[in-house]
Amino acid sequence: MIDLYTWTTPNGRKVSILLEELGVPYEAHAVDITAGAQFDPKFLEISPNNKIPAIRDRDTGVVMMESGSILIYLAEKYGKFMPQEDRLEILEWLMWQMAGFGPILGQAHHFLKYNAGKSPYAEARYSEEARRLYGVLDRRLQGRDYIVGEYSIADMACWPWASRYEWQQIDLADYPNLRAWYRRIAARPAVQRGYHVPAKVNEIPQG
Ligand SMILES: N[C@@H](CCC(=O)N[C@@H](CS)C(=O)NCC(=O)O)C(=O)O
Repeated sequence: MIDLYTWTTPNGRKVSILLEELGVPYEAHAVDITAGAQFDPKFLEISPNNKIPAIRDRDTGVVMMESGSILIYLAEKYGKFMPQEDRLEILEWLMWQMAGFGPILGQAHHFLKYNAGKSPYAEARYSEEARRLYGVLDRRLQGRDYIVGEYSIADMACWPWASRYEWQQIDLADYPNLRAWYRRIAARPAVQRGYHVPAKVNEIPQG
């Protein structure tokens, strides 16, 4: 049994989507980051960086923060979504998401959606970089159904960030390979379940 500490954000959804895909038992605990629950001293014991997601594995005693490492841990534990022959490339694209696609799009949300008009420099910077990153992923997906080989944790890491394309002022029509990939993944029943953990706050954008 896995305890998942999460909220309705891309980093949280990565893990709930993987758990749904794995079909393993888990219990989701809502950590309302809009109300400051991430600073609760009890939560800090499992997530010292004050951020969701985090897990506790009741079988092994493992406690872990950071969505990328959680995806790797669970994929290795259950032997799924990171086949040995594709391991290095999957890690490469997972790190690309963790270091670029996620953080840059997170800043785009701040400046393009929540604080529009406050910093034209930041708006231009993050919107340009967001477009560049969407272009990188679109080129990668040319002639491929998934980022590396079969559907893997690299896709599960990137997809929830792409699902906020409207917040990032991205038109998926400009990235046809990426849009086909986005819709392919959005159609998966496990993704549809995992997206609405720990609560349903909106429909999945259809791309
Ligand atoms: N690198 C971390 C980032 C986690 C992260 O930024 N989580 C956000 C939600 S998506 C959060 O908890 N924010 C609360 C805060 O910044 O106070 C990961 O991938 O797990």
